Amino acid sequence: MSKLQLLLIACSFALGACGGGSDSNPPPNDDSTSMVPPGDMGNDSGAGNQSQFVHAGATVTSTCPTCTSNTGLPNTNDGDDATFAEATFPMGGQAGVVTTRVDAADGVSFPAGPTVGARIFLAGGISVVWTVTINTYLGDVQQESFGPEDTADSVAIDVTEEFTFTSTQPYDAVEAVVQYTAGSPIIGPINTRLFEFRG
Ligand SMILES: [Ca+2]
Repeated sequence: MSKLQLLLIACSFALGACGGGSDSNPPPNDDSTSMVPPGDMGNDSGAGNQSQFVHAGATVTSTCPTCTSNTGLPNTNDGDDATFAEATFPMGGQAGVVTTRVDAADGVSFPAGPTVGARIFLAGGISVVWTVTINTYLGDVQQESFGPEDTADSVAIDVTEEFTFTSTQPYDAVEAVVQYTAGSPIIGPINTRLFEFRG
């Protein structure tokens, strides 16, 4: 009996020890595996949704002083539009802001030309207005700014949009500033998701 046959028999008696079943799909990305290591420059041409940052050993940082949670940051730079970071604002608030930024590795910058920004989800809410501003930086000096771009004053309409512009200055970082205001305290938590940086 071969080792493979022994393994298959062992698996049949202990589902879970060998993956647990017939699902051969890879597990979804999680924070521990979704970052591309530095030095993997790859071939950016025709790379679909992968920004240059994915191949540049980039890091993602975010601040959200009033969020109840702000998770999944590496998902904003994994080349996958299905994965995201999510910031949640608490019930009862009337304003909040989450700022998320991707920085290329030290010494790495990109020439002007690419479309920069991010793909972002904004939860609908009565009297809630979201605004998104995209900034670029080079050596921590702001280069360009797009927005703030308002979403329509919506009633419970979720939106997912590309908030982007064509860069005309070189850059080594892209920042998305997402904020909401509400005419009255929101009646439940609301969230925003940043799926993927562009650039
Ligand atoms: Ca993603």
